[in-house]
Formats: sequence, structure tokens, C-alpha cells
Amino acid sequence: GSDLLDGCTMWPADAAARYRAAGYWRGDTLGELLRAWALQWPERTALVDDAGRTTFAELDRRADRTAAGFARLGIRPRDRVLVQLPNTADFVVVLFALARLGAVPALCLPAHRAHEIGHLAELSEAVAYVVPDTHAGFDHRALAGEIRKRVPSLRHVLVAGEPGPDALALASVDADPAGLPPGPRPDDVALLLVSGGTTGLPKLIPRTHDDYAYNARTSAGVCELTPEDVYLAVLPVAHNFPLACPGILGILGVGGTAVLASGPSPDAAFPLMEREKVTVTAVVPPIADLWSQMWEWEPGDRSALRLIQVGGARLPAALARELGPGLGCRVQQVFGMAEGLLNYTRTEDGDDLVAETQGRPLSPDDEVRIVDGGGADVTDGEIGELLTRGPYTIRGYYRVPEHNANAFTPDGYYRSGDLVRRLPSGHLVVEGRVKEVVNRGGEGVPAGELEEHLAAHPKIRQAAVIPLPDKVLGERVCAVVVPTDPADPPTLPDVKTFLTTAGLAPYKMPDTLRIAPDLPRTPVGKIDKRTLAESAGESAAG
Ligand code: J2J
Repeated sequence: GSDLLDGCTMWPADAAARYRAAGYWRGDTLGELLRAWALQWPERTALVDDAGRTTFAELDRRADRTAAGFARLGIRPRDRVLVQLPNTADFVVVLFALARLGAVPALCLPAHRAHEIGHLAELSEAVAYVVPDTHAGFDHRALAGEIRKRVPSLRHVLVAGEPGPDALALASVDADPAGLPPGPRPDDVALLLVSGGTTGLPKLIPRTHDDYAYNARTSAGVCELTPEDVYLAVLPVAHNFPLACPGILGILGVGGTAVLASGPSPDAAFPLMEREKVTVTAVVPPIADLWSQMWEWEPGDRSALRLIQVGGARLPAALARELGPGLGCRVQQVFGMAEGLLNYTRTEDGDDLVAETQGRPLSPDDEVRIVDGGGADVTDGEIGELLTRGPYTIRGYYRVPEHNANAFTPDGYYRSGDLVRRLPSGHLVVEGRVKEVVNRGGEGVPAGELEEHLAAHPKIRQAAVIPLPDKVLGERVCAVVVPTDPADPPTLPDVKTFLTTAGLAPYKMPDTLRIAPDLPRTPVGKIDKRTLAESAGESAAG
């Protein structure tokens, strides 16, 4: 209805009615869910972070008092609040506090800086900005001061830790919850996720209470979470994957414990895994790779781990096969997007499906189309762009109508930009991005396909394929590779022989090979192709 947050496109009434009738949307809000959990398991441990342990009852109480504190500052239902907190209990408290109030958190990543935050603050007309004092050697209070000067809507800066001048301590956002206004509706926007694109400015993704609760609960089911499970969050919890796939919300919903690690490095994560007997965690492929190398050399008993979820970028099949035996646990591939659609490999899937596919859709009502450049469905097994709509996939980004006109089809499918292929089992294989096809003299070379083949070379640890400008071809294919052994990198002829043996067409061969010590990554660990292309372009020119 018109009384929802402005600037959002919601599901049409008939789709919404179907999702309710199917029992996907249960009419809960995140705030009410926390209340129910706290009544069911008051004394169980909900959260563990550097500051200590928080029971469900304590989390519930803190969320209430913080909600009342926000209300006392004049923050009203549907006001937007930028939240940029690291993996701490404070993050979870603030999320539920805003949910109770019906104010809308925009979940920024700790690595975002003035460029992104300024944009998100202006776009959302945020009234408040919640930051840590310092994090990873960076002073967020200084950033907040700068943003406040630039964005007139921003009235409050709230600091977890030492507030410094012109800001309030988050700890002082605390009041008697007796006078809290009635909470939001289940079809209200619960939170705004930040889009994960590696190009351009981030967009805001409005997720409702109904849809996000379904997302987390159903994901918990696929991962077979129980009250005995302990989930370790190592990726930044503002990201959809560790937040709700099943992540923090999924584990809390079954009465289990969420352990918040400051980051994914073995130094930070491994001791926590041992101490808290972590059973489930979620990582991106480069972390899976690092852990699999370090696992047997790092002391400690991490044998409670039963499931590692890997997603966010393509997991090379060879690594997928090594990972389970190496870590002594099951592997699950996750192909997800903050816009909605989640694909998971399942417990019953055989080793080949788990190693070679990125899973199948979470919901029976996820609609997936795979289309060619002209928008027509490809024949089964062919590669095309994935379009999707369903009970937890948005129908539009927040406040960008012109962009939405292209990013969604007229009948509401989200154009993911991902190139995929579907197996008869319904599992999807991610082959790359629509825009990451190198146009080599008119022949399209999909970067993702070539990267997958390159990563299988024994002398190559990681590979990224980018276009370089070429006078004759328009674009030529550049492979940037991180060697397994820096003292023995592969040569271009080595690589071409290998790819030819693998059956790759001659026009798909890299024209240029660059050896790099590492690949640039986005804050959540995807290869940052823009930075890579910029530096490759410079070294090509120089
Ligand atoms: C290849 N590409 C993948 C995969 C995502 C769970 C897991 C990941 C995300 C996420 C998420 C991939 N193989 N396994 O939100 O809940 C690429 C695709 C996709 C984009 C989405 C979750 N898993 N990708 O990564 O919104 O290109 O979400 O469209 O950050 O990452 O990025 P993001």
C-alpha cells in the first residue's frame, strides 16, 4: 500500500497473496521473532563476541532499550539509519532495535569509505549513522564527521566505543521501552542491504520482514540447523550471506549460538572455532583456499565443524573436492545475491553436484529463466543470463526508478547479469557475468569459463581474466594469475598447451599472461575487476 516506505517497488498483490497462502510469509516481524525466541530460550547463549556472551533474554532486553533510546532521539518509524558496525553483538542489538522501532537500517560494510557512505547517506536521506570508534586502524568518527558536513539530513552520529566530540555513545542510546510506539508491519521494509557490484556506486536493496524472515528460516532448514549448532560469522555481518543465509538470523531462529569473529584470518577464526566448538560457517572461495592450506598446520581441535558454506564467487571444482576431506566436514556451495535468489547444494547431493554446481534455488516458488541476448529462453543446458523472481527477490532497488527500468523486466524478473547453465537436476552452474565477456575481434570469450580452466592448472592458484585494449582485435584476453609457487610461475605456452588439452577453442586462449602476487578483492572477497583492469591497463601502457 501507499503507506509503505517511499521509493520501493513491492510484489504485486496476487504474488503476495500466493506467498502468504503457501506459508512463506508468516506475518512476523524481526522484532517479534526475537521476542518469541527470547521467551522460548531465555538462558541460551545467542551471541558470542570479543566483549563476551549474550543470552537471548539479554539480547531481547538490549534491543528493546536501544529501540526506546533511538525513539527518544527523535528517530521515527521508516527513518533510515546507516549502520556501519563490525562483527559485534552491538551490530545485532542495533539491527533488532531498529526493527522493533520500524526504522530502517542501511547495512554498510566496515570497509566502505566517504565515497560510498556519502552516496548511501544522500540517497537514503539517513537521519543517523552508527559507527565504531576505530576499526582495523581506521577512525570512523572522522569519517562520520565528514559525512555529517556533507549530508544535511544526518542529525545523529552514534559511536560504539569512545564517541569523541560531536557524537553520542551508542551505549547512551538507552531508555525505558515502556513507551515504544507500535512496531512495523510484516510487509514493511526491515532493512536495506547494499548491492555487491564491483562497478559503480552501490545500490540499496529493500528487504521486508516477511521476505527476510522466510529467507533466513528456509535457509536454516536447508542447512539442517539445530539448537546444538554454533555458527561462526567471519564475513562482515552486514552482508546477506552471513546475516541471513542462514547466518546470524537463521541460527538464532533455531535457538543456536552465533559467534562473531573480527575477520576470516586463521588467527582470528581458528581459536574461536576450537573454543566455541563451531559447527557451521560461511566463507568466500579465497578464504576456503587459505583455510584448506593452513588447516593441518595450525594447532587446535576444530573437529566440531560439520559444514562449510562457500559462496560469493565461483569456487573452483578442484578446491571444492579437496575442501571437505581437508577440513573434515561437508561442503555446501551457495550462489546468492543480496537482491534475493539463493541457490544451495543439498545434503543429498552427490560429490559431483557439490563440486561442480552452485546449487539449486531455495524456494519451490523461485522462478528462474535463462535467456539469450535477445531475451528469449535458451534451450536447456545452454548458457544464458539468469532472470529471477520469487518470494524473497526484490522487485526494485530503493529510489532508482530509471535504473530499475533496465534491471528488472516489465513482469518483475530481476536481471542478475549472471551467465548460468542449468543441469537436468535443476542445479545451476555459474559461467560468468554478462558484462565480463571479452569481445575478441567479434568472438565472445566468457571470462568465468576461462578462469575456471586456468584455476585447474597445477601451477596456478587463482586466475582472473580481463580485456585489454587491442588495436587489431578491439579487445584481447589477459589472464592475471597468482602462481602456486612464486618461484615457479607458469608461462604463456604452458598455459596454452594446458587449455588446448582441456579442449578449449583456440580463440579463447589468453593473448597475455600476467603473474601477480595477489588479486585485488572487494570488501567481501570478490575479485575486483575494475581495479585489476585499471592496473593492468597502466602496466600495459607503461
Ligand atoms: C559464482 N558467483 C557467485 C557463486 C555469488 C550468499 C552467497 C553469496 C552472496 C553474494 C549472497 C556466487 N559462484 N557461488 O548474497 O546470500 C556472484 C554473482 C551474484 C553476486 C551477488 C548470499 N555467489 N556470486 O555474493 O549481492 O555474480 O551476494 O549475482 O554480494 O555474486 O553478490 P552479493
